Amino acid sequence: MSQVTYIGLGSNLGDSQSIMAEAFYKLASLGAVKASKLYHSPPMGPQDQPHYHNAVVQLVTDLAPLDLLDQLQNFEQESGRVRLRHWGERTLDLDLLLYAQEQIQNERLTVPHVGVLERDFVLLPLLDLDPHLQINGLNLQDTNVVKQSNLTVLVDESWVNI
Ligand code: PH2
Ligand code: MG
Ligand code: MG
Repeated sequence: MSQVTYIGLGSNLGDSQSIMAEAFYKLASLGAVKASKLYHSPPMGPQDQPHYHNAVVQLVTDLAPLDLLDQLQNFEQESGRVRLRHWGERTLDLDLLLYAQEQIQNERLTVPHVGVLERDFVLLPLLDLDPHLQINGLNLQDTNVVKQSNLTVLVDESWVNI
């Protein structure tokens, strides 16, 4: 059965916009996709790394959570993923943020993704895709992180064309 899922995209090494657009087209092979705007955000974690490009893709897919995770990890590797340190710079990061309304906890996967509610570079793009989205009964629009955010929009939804 098709499920509505949300994938977080991040990159701060290489040609981030092209790398993320390519990831979007790969995600499109897994189901129906819709992209948020493309944002520029200061690094969370070590500060001596470049700003990130961030976006979220809504994917409606038949894949089960762990099969979807396998695909995301394949796509990360195919992008020539470089990951230098924990919370540090990387070529492409694909995080499974939400899988329908499911709560998932196992050794490979935690959904909703850890820290979603604290990260404006995840919440603002999620709201592009669904302005009424809730996580654990919380209306994202009402969170202080969203209200106080000053993320920069780099490109509207046209950073991908389908
Ligand atoms: N990802 C990280 C660490 N820090 N900072 C921003 N702004 N955006 C990210 O996607 C990000 C980060 C590791 O996944
Ligand atoms: Mg991440
Ligand atoms: Mg990740």
